[in-house]
Amino acid sequence: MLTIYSENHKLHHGNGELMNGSIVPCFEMPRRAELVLERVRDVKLGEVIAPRDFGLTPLRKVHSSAYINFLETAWTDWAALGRDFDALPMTWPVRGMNQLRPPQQIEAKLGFYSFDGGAPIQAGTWRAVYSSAQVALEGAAQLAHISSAFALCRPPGHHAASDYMGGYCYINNAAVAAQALLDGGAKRVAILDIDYHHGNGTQGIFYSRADVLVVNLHGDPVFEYPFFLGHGDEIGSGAGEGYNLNLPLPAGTTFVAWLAALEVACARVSGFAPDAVVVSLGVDTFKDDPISQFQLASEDYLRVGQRIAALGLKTLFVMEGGYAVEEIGVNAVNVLTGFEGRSGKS
Ligand code: Q9C
Ligand code: ZN
Repeated sequence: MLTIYSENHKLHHGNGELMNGSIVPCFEMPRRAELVLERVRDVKLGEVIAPRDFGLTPLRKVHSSAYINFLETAWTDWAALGRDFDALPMTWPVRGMNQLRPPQQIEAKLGFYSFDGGAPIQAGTWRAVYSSAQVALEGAAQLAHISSAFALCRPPGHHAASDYMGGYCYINNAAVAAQALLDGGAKRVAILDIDYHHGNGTQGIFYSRADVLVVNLHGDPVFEYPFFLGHGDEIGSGAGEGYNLNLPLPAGTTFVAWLAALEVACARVSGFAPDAVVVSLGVDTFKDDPISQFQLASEDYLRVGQRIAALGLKTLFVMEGGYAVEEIGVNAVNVLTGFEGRSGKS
């Protein structure tokens, strides 16, 4: 399988995130992508290429221009105030506050264009997230010639919606890729999100559309982040009604139970008869993930890949979460070798 990778992800290396009342080192770190790449090379998965530059236009199709402008300029605005530590939001315009007046001050912008304090912005963040989206776009472009590809994106994207960041995500790489596939001639694209967390951003972007089916398997938002989206009764709206499927699962979900949910997800994807499937590939479903509560083991990811291959569709894998850093390479690449019908290793 072809892998697309850009070194530019290293320009983003957040210092800390707020968790359980204290600032802790960021779980989302450059080493994650480095170890996945190392594993891709170790198992000889296939060629690794750098992405071409597809520009900003494809990003603007799923994100508002105001939001993209904010991401591009946030660090400069922040640094102009003499601040040299990571920019993080601290004030959010919630119920009853003014969400229509465009914010002027950087702190107001940070709150306006985010839903949590989990997406720090540094000097290199924009270049890193721009490149991550280009990695996804190269993967989408490659599907014109080949049947599957792996976009080794970092930072991840599925928590980012049309005009907000959060959960380590800035640009929604999977959504950008799905839209690019449609613009390249696909009539229908499915997004299968198997990250542990609900892909609230992806759901939001395509919620009222019937040309992109979004299916999510995730920790039930009654107990798990992102809490405010991802329930089973969110089925899409307007023309998109019936084109969003959430399969929330309880804490402690075993692989057997998870695989049964994947079966339901895959049946829905097949019923949609898409021209391609974009897999939001998070491996934070792993039993030893430090922020998650599912019980998948390394060898289980081989079977995940096998089931996705059985869809018989053009497939773009887009890297999302996974924070058991030492195991992330084996776990993510096991999905890909399982997909290819190769026996990986646990
Ligand atoms: N107590 C992705 O996997 N913080 N993002 C959770 C845990 C946010 C995860 C705090 C987790 C975001 C792409
Ligand atoms: Zn996740």
